[in-house]
Amino acid sequence: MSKQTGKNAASETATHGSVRDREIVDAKVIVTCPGRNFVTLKITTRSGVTGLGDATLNGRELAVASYLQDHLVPNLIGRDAGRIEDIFQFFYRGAYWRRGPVTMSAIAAVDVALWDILGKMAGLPIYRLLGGRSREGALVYGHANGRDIAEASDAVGRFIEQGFLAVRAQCGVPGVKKAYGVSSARGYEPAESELPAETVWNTPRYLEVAPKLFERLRKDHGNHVELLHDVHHRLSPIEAARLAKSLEPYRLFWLEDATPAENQHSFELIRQHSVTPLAVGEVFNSIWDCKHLIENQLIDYIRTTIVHGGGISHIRRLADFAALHQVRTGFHGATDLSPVTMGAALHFDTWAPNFGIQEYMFHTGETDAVFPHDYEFRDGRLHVGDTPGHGVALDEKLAKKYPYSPKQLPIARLQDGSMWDW
Ligand code: GCO
Ligand code: MG
Repeated sequence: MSKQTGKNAASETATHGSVRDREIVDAKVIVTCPGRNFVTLKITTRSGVTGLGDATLNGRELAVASYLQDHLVPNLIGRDAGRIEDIFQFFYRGAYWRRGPVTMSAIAAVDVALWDILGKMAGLPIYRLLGGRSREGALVYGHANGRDIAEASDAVGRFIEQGFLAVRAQCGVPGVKKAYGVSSARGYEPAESELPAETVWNTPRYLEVAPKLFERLRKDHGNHVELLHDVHHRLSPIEAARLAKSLEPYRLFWLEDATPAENQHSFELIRQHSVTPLAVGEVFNSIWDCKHLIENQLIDYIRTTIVHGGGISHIRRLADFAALHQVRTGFHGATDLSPVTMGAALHFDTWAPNFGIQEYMFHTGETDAVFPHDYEFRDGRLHVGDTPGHGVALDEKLAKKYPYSPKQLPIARLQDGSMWDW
C-alpha cells in the first residue's frame, strides 16, 4: 500500500480534504531567536493547507531541529496528514528508540502541526475537535519574584492589580547570589549564556526563607489569591516533606518540583507528611514518567505539556489517565515554550475536564510579532479564539531576522563544589 492511500480513500469528501488534498508535500524546520530561541515545524499539504508545531527544547534546540530535519521530515513527505494517530505511532513505536525529551519534542511538533491542519480543513478550532468547551477560560498563574521578601510581595501585588487570580512567588535567598526564579533587570529568562552559568545553592537558607515569604504574602494579600511556588528540584525527599509541612498554614495552590522525580516513589515521603498540594512533570515526556505518581495519587497536578510530551495525541492519553485518579493538569508555560505550544495548550485546557491551571509567562513583543496569535488574557484567565486549528501563525519573513543564538540553562553546585539540581 502506498503511504497515503487507504481502501476508502475515494469516498472521503472534499469538504474534509480528500486523501490527495491531505498529502504532505513539504515539512520545514524553522529556527528563530526573537528574544530567545524557538524551533518550529511547518507542514504543508498538497491543497496548500499549512500546520505549525513547536519543537523547542530549551538549551538543546538544535538536537531537536536535527531529529526533525534528518529523521522525521523524510518520512513525512507523501504521507496522509489526516492520519494523526498512525503518524504518532509510526514515529513512537516505529523508531524502536522510545521516549526521551528530544524524540518526544520532535514528535510533538509533527502531531500539533497535524492537529492544526485537521482544524483548518474542518474549519474548527482544536478545542471543538477534542470534544468542545468545558469552561469559558483557562485559569492562569503569573510569575512574581523579588530579590527579597518585600520585593516579591510588591510583585505579587502588581499581578493582582492586573487581574491575576493566581500567582507563583519566588524570592532571593540570603547568602545565595542567584536564586532560581529571581529576575535580572531584563526579566526572567534562565538560559542566558552560551555556556551554562554556574550558581551556588544553600538548602538550609532556602528552607528558612520560603515559609517566611508565604507568611508575608498571606498577610499582605489575604487568603483568596491562589499562591504557587516552584522548588525546581532542589530538595531531597525528606527536606521537601519538611518544606511542604511548613507551608501548610499558607494554603498553597501547589508546591512544584519539590524533589527530582526520576524515582517516583520519592513522593510517597512528602505525601506521608503534608497536605500541601503537589505538582510535578515539566521535565517529563511521557505517561510512563508519572504512572506511579498518578495511580498512587502522590501528586495533585501534572505539569507535562504538549511540546515535550509527544503532542496532543499523547498528552490527551496522559490527561485521561490522570482524571481517573483525580489528578488535574497544570501545564508548563514558561517563555521557552513558544506561542504555538501556548495556543495548542489553551485549546486543550479549554476542553480537558480535569484542567487545573495553566502557567503563563509573558513572551516579549518580538516573540509575539513573530508568532501572531488569537488567545488573550481577561480577568485572570486566558481565552482561546475561534480561528480554525490552534490559532497561532508564524511570520517567516520576520523570523529570518532573528538567527539562532546558542544559549544554555545554568547549573547549580553546593558550597563544596559538588553538582546539584538546577
Ligand atoms: C517553570 C520552570 C521554568 C523552567 C524552564 C526551563 O516552572 O516555569 O521551572 O522556569 O526552568 O522552562 O527551560
Ligand atoms: Mg518549574
